[in-house]
Amino acid sequence: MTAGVDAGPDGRIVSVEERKVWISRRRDVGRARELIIAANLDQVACVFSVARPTIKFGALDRLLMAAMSSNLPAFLVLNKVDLGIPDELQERLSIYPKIGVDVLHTSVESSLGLGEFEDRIGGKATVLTGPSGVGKSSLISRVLGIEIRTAPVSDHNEKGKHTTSAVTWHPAGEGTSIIDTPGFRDWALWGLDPQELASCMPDLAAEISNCKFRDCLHRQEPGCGVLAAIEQERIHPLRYRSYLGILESVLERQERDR
Ligand SMILES: Nc1nc2c(ncn2[C@@H]2O[C@H](COP(=O)(O)OP(=O)(O)OP(=O)(O)O)[C@@H](O)[C@H]2O)c(=O)[nH]1
Ligand SMILES: [Mg+2]
Ligand SMILES: [Zn+2]
Repeated sequence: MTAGVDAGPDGRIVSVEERKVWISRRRDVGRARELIIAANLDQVACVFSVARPTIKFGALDRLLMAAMSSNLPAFLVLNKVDLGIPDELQERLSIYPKIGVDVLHTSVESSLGLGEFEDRIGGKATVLTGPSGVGKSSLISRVLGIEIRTAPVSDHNEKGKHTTSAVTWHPAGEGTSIIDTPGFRDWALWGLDPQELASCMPDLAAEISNCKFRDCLHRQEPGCGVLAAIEQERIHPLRYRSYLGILESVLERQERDR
């Protein structure tokens, strides 16, 4: 269900509103198709956890790109901070506020950061998306005081068990709603050409007007503004490495879909 679809008290869909803005990714299985996660929302909360499972920055960067390409504000919710944040994570996380992505530290376990999270979602329609097992449903359940099914992550690989199986819209009064979504294994981008990728990363986007070639992919092209910015330390090498990984996967898919 998407925000804007009102299922009546007996569960029937009584109206379907126009889809104005949405966030989508590529379907995991079958032929190349768009999977719309949620529509008519105001912002995207990218939920990850410090451990069990550990945050994957490639997935976070893809998610942020999908939000940016839909013109949706996004922020990071780093959950399970009660488990402790290792130094190397801390360092990498410090990149995000510098590129305009707020980082909220939360713990459903210790209640840390939940007030701040509530402030962020007040009066808005917010979709929570992230890998399985990071605590999306737990957060919603706690903040709204409702029962939602959650389940422990698996002990042997520390991955979630894909507990939530459908998108659910939880209205919470005064224009606030939270959309819970099934956790993903991988966030594959949909509808972005290789040449468009850098424009969906704010730190790279700020530099691409300096590229000599309009179709620059920012790899080894002469006169590349992105490469110059890395040299001048305006772009973090880890963000650039992430970009290269994403570019590679999009190019590969394009090749396979042909
Ligand atoms: N230590 C710790 N565990 C948490 C926290 N938040 C959630 N959990 C646990 O993490 C497990 C997974 O939580 P869920 O809320 O089911 O995760 P989800 O993101 O909704 O997962 P899917 O529905 O599979 O996408 C549960 O056992 C929760 O109790 C937290 O802040 N700290
Ligand atoms: Mg869930
Ligand atoms: Zn370039």
